[in-house]
Amino acid sequence: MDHEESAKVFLDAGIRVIQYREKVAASTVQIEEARRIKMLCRDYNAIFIVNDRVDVAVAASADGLHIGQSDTGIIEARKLFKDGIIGVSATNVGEAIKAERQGAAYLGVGSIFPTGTKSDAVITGLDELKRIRRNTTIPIYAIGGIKFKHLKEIKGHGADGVALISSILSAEDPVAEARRYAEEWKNLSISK
Ligand code: TZP
Ligand code: MG
Repeated sequence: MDHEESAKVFLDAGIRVIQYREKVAASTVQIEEARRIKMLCRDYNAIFIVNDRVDVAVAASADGLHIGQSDTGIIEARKLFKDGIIGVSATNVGEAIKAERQGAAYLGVGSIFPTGTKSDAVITGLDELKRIRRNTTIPIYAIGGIKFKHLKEIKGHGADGVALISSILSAEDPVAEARRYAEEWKNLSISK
């Protein structure tokens, strides 16, 4: 499945935020792909976010840019990506507090569990997720190694949502699987 097909799986399942994450393709390819997925997201009324690359986000008129700790910093990124959402990855509470102070709109927190998707993933764990929740106010999206059975405890530790790749795309029916996750997340009632 290519990126556009993967995006369509999630969109067809009703997911309303899509992140384009491509580490190796040439910039020209990334820009073309990002533009196509942006148009697709527009058709579905979904938010389109580009990972890492402020230049690709600008070229594709993305709604958002997601930056990690070693990408262009939020202050520099904002000079180029003037109006959109900027989200930041945090693996610990210090990074999370700094990102919020610098104006991040949301946090991607993880990797919560070990994952085969990101080779250099640092494990954050659930206790740190809770510490981050207690020390920040912006929305938190938990990411990394998350499976269906983890949704309850992740919501219980304060996440506002989850970001998923492999657990959905490896399913036999990925659209149904994404729907199952979204439904479960919505139905979980958590007393914080
Ligand atoms: N950042 C931390 S873990 C991760 C990223 C991008 C990958 C998550 O993928 P998966 O397949 O849902 O574990
Ligand atoms: Mg990154």
